[in-house]
This record gives sequence, C-alpha cells and structure tokens, in this order.
Amino acid sequence: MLKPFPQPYYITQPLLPDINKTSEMIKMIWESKQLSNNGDMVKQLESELSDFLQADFLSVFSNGTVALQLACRVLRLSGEVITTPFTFAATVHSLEWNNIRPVFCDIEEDTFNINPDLIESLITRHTTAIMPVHVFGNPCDVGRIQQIADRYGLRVLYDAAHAFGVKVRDQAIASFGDISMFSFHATKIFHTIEGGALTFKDKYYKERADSLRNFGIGDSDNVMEPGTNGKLNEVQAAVGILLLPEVENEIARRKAITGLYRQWLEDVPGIAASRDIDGVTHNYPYFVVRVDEKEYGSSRDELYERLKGFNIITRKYFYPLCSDFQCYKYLPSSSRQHLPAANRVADTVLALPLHGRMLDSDVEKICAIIKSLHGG
Ligand code: T4K
Repeated sequence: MLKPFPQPYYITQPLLPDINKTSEMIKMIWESKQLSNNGDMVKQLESELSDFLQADFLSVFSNGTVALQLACRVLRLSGEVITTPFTFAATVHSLEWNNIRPVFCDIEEDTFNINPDLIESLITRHTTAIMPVHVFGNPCDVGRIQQIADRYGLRVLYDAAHAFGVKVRDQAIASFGDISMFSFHATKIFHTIEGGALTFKDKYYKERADSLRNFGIGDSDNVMEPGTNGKLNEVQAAVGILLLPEVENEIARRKAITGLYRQWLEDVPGIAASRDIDGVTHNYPYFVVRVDEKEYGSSRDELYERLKGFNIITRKYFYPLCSDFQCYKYLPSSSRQHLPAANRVADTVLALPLHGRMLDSDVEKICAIIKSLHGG
C-alpha cells in the first residue's frame, strides 16, 4: 500500500545559492552602500546574462511582468496583438495594461505553442505585433513566425519566461524576434527571487527600456516619457550572480528526472508525457502530462485531487485559459469554437513536481502512485 508523502510535495522548490557565499555578497553590498539604481551587481549580472543567453543587448527588471509591459512600450505596440490563450495571466495582462487588445490564436496540440498556420487569418489593419510564448520552454516555430511578421510589417515580442538556456539548432532562443522576455521568479530554473530580463536586437531598444524602468529619466535635467519603477536591486542581482554557474547542473538533473518520469509512466494507459523536439536543446522547466479520461479511468481534475490525497501538489498549468478569464472572455477571439486545441489541452494537462533536488526514489513513488490510480 503506497503511503502519502509525509510533507506536501510541491511542483517545484527554488534553487538556493550557498548561504555563506550569499552572506559574503551581501557584506560587499553593505560595504558599498549601493543597494539599488543600477549598481555594480546589476551591471555584472547583465553582462554575465548577455553572455549566457547570447543576447546582443540585455536589461534586467524587478520581475518578468513589468519587463513585458515595458517591452510593449519600447516597441510602441498599439491596436491589436496576436497572442496565445495557453499561458500565464501575465502575458495577456501586459497587453491590456498598455491598452492593447489581445487577439487569441489557437495552439498546436503537440508543442502547446501558438499555431503559425492560424496567425495570418487574424491579422487586421490594427495588428501591430505577434506575441508568442515558448510554453514550458518548447520553442515556437520561430522561422514561420518571423516570415509572417516580415510579410505584414509586424513586431515579434517573445514571452520566453520559461525558456532560459533553450537553443534551436544551436541558436540561442534570445536571438529570435525583436525582444524576448525571461522571468527570474523563484519558481524558475534561474532566478533572482523576483526578477526578469529583456533581450534586444537593437541597442536603441535597450536604451529606451533602461530609461523606462527608471521612471523615464533621460539625464539629470530631463524626463523623457512616463516610465515606471522596474529596477532590480543589488541583493537580488547578487543571488542571480551566485546561481548562474549552477544552472547547467540544474538543467542536467532535471533532464535526468524527466527521463525517469517518461520511462516509469510509459506503460500507464491514458497518461501521455511531453516529448523532446528534434534539434532543440531543452531546459526542462516543467514536467507536463496529458490525461485521457477514457483510457486512464479518471479525469485530470480527479487525478489532481487524488494526488493531493498523497500530498503531491500538482498544478493545472495553464487552466483556465486566459481567454476564459472574466476580463477577457468578452473578446470575439475568446470563443471556445475559435480555440478548440487550446481548450482540449487546458482541460487535460497536469504539471507534476520537477526540480533539481528531487530524489530518484521520489519520482519512482509519484509514478507508482499515478499507476496505482489507473482505472479510477
Ligand atoms: N509569462 C509566463 C509564460 C509566465 O509563466 C510568467 C510567470 C510570467 C510571464 C511572468 O513572470 P514574473 O512576473 O512572475 O517574473 C508562478 C510564478 O509566480 C510565476 O512566475 C510563473 N510564471 C507561474 C507559471 O507560476 P504560481 O502562483 O503558480 O506559483 P506558486 O506560488 O503557487 O508556486 C508554485 C510552487 O512553488 C509552490 O506550491 C511552492 C513552490 N515555491 C514557490 C515559491 C514562490 C517555493 O517552494 N518557494 C517559493 O518561494 O505562479
């Protein structure tokens, strides 16, 4: 008889820097007395991240959401932007905060990403950009999306919140589109507790983003435009500097755990694990399965509840769809008929625990419990 975990087993657990090294960094910051406003730690982190992500230009922010909101400003987006309903609320909210109307495009059922075949039919004279999301770190069809953008003169703003370190045929994910946003929230592979970054193709974009995150201040005598406070502080930047060298190991461990999950869930009817995509260097931010109610004997929601009984706290990322939120369901592009794949995916996905500190035996137990629940 399988017993519940003694403590709640959460979907993730943050990667933590060594406490002594953290204390040393904090001591340096205390001695410098520079706690915020583009200090040495922020500058060092920006330089190291530019190298790691192979970005032409990069700026860090207090969180990924503010970064996305400012990216819309930097690109001067307006009117309508085509995006995906299968994402975290922040993607779509960043448009609405800029008075831009989100237009939802359906997704591909295998990658969970925006379906490039459907984008063109949604372009109107009001469309200014495409805002795709590399969901769960799976890269979008970057080539097709760029072709469409070029044909219609649209900007491409990638929400790469999950895609830290991902490559497509050895090309860094940050090299696609006009701007990409990475989230450095504590639940991410690389983090600064809260934080985020934008990577830019164009130096001018970085200059504007740097000004916008600092109230729109140009120089001491000039405020150029209504910016906001989107600055990362020195202590958080120090956490990032300490964690960056740990990232490769974290990804390697997550890859190994993902392999174990795939192996041990392979013969469970009705549980379909995500797969790697050819030519992609994945980063394994989440481990997501789809639950086929008929074959498995329970629905996704039933499995979610029953796993809770074993103290396994899974997440229904991303259910409900953004198009079903109270604030967006009035939009014409939100109708269920318009988004059949997104609805099927949102109703059946379940993200299981995944982080670098999981033991093989924990993965084995979670899989054994899922197997034992087959048949209802
Ligand atoms: N675009 C996309 C596609 C995104 O997924 C996100 C964020 C954004 C944009 C915006 O980026 P940020 O502004 O956040 O930088 C979490 C995160 O808060 C959010 O960053 C993330 N996506 C989203 C997918 O997940 P919740 O509400 O699901 O997280 P929460 O608090 O339930 O945490 C999950 C589990 O992690 C907890 O059950 C326990 C564990 N945990 C969490 C935290 C915060 C810890 O062990 N320690 C911790 O400090 O939103």
